[in-house]
Order: sequence, then C-alpha cells, then structure tokens
Amino acid sequence: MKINYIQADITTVSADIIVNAANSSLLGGSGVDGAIHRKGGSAILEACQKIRAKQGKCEVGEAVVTTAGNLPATYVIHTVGPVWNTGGKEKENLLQNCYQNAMELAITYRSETIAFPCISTGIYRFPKELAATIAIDTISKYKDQAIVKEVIFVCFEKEDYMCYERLLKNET
Ligand code: AR6
Repeated sequence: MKINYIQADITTVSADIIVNAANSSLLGGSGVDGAIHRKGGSAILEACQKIRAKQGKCEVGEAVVTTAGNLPATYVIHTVGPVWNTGGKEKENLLQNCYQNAMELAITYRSETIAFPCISTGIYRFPKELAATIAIDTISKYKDQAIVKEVIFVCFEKEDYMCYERLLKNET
C-alpha cells in the first residue's frame, strides 16, 4: 500500500473513496463537508438522510458510506472528527478511530484507493501536526493488507501539505 500526499480540492480527486470530515448530524456544513455536498449534489444528502432515519446521528469517530453523487469518486465515507477544545488523549483516540473506521470500510467495499482530507484541523481546530501524525500512524498499520493499494492525504492548505511532506519524506 502506497501512502501519497497532494495539495488539492478533494472534490476533484477520482479515488474509489473520498472521505468527508462531517458532523454528527450528517446533514452537511461548511469546509470540506460543504464542498462535497455542493459539488456531489442532492444524492449524497438523500443517502445521509436515509442513514439518519435508520441509525440516528453518527457518533464522533464513527464512519458511514454513501454514494459520491456527481463527484468523480465512487463512494464518500463520512466520518465525524473530534472538536479539539482543550484537547487530550481522548480526542487523539477519537481522531484515530476516524481513520481506522474509514479504512475498515474501504476494505469492506474492496476499494483500491482512498483519499482523506485533514480531518478535524479546520473548524474543529485540532493541531495540524498532531493530526497528521495520528493520520499517518493509523494508516501505516494497514500497509500489509492487500485490498487498499493507495491512500492519498489531500491537503487543501499549503501548511498541511508541508506538514505531510515533513512527516512522510523519510517513509515513502
Ligand atoms: N478539499 C480538501 N480539503 C478541504 C476542502 C476541500 N474542498 N475544504 C476544506 N478543506 P473542515 P473539521 C480542509 O473545517 O475541522 C464542517 O462544517 C481544511 O483546510 O472542513 O473536521 C462539518 O460539517 C482543513 O484542513 O473540517 C463539521 O461541522 C480540513 O479540510 C465541521 O466543519 C478540515 O477542515 C468539521 O470540522
């Protein structure tokens, strides 16, 4: 499994799965969530509403799958990152759960490529370097499985891209 990082808008990425940094309502918001719903169209919101009707809210750290609507990806995995606030180990574990649950779903859906945004590092204010370290450490645990062939960290901001570059340059 390759681990790559790019600076891009995740709605333009044609991976089998793109991951959304959603909130527990699953009904959309701003940031990457807003962009995915806006460009993906109403099919994504309709699928989220069905999930809501069936299971209620999506808890922090959990993940669900929908169609990607009009986006070039096949599926969107919506996961809910933790709000940093005062931080702490519990928040770190919840962010780890986001990456882990998304990867487990990618394997279940037999997806070869999955693209992640920098979950929780925008509106939810998780420190960028710590979030990237958790993301890389969690994803690295999957390097010996045979289904997912490529994980792409999609950095919207230059600062995030440089962070991944720093952390990954000795690994890839
Ligand atoms: N493509 C890739 N990354 C993006 C894009 C994009 N089009 N747009 C923003 N980012 P955020 P959070 C980056 O705030 O912190 C929403 O309202 C952004 O630069 O989108 O997990 C939800 O509904 C940052 O690095 O998500 C929730 O209420 C990263 O995506 C809440 O925000 C995450 O920033 C979730 O907050």
